[in-house]
Amino acid sequence: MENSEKRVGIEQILVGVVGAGSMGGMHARNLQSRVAGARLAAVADLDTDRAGKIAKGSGSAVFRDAVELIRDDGVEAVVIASPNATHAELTLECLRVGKPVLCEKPLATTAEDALKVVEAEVELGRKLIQLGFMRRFDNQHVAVKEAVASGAIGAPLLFRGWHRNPQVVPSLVTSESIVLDSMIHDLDSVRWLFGREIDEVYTRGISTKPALEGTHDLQLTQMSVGGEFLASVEVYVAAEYGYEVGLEVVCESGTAHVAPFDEAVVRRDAAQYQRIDTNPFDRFQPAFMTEMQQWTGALRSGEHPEGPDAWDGYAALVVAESCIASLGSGSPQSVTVPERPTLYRNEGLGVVR
Ligand code: ISE
Repeated sequence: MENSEKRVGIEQILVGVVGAGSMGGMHARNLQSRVAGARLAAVADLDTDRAGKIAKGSGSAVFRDAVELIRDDGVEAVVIASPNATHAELTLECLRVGKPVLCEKPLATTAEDALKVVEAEVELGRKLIQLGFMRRFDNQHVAVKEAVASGAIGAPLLFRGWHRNPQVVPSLVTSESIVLDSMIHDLDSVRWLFGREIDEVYTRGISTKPALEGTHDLQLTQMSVGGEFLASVEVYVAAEYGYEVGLEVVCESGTAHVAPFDEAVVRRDAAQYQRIDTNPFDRFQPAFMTEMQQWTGALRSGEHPEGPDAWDGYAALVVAESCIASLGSGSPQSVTVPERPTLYRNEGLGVVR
């Protein structure tokens, strides 16, 4: 964090966004107009027209080459929202030049590559990486975690999660990519909520549509967590009706769950109607904003951001790979997340009890 440390108390932190697709565009728009104390300084994309459209009006620089953006003196912190296969290498580049980075999930496409990022950060000796597990910034997720942590409903026993996308482009997904792209959020939620590592997974899947033949677009993972809790998460990426993410935690004497939708309920013709989100941007826009506001706010004041870190990115990938192995073998798979290096202790996971 050399650059931002030098500029503690600064009015605005200059952020460069790598990737001008839907995620990068969303982060860039938030930085441009909604996040206080941060400015969109640059956008990089192989498609420079696309990057230019996002940068337009804010005087931000446009790059074709992400590495050039990362090395540019006018960029103090980097958001990586380019394709998954680029995440590990670009994050390593941020470490090389000592710039803080908010990297979208997954940290890498394999746990092995994610471990290399973790090892490079440990070698550097300071945390510069935050992972884009934005659900940790969603008010309802936070409220459920707090209700559980308060102890008022007894000790936690079971996590039940559901995650539905209306549809996917069949040619762009595989059973494995659904785990790495979608279920990885739910795996992180389980780790975060219980403050424990997942130690066993059993993932089953089915194909629900002719167009998705051979792809398990509906997947269910059952887990054992820290040897004492149970969890199940359902991911259904062709659910048609809308976008929905929910969780319920069953505790010894009560439960806590997110409320389904926060729109008004309209009754008409002997029925009631409520609008349902259709994509993650609608559902999680406030969480994306809080994530960006807290990350840039911490960098401005020279503090360590408290969001999910590279270890969380790595551990989630270890679990995800075990889910993929279980899908393939049809049997439960034990998961071994190695001991966390000192750099990542006392941060990241808030232990529930
Ligand atoms: C997508 O990549 C996301 O990160 C969304 O949050 C998730 O709901 C979706 O399933 C993923 O494909």
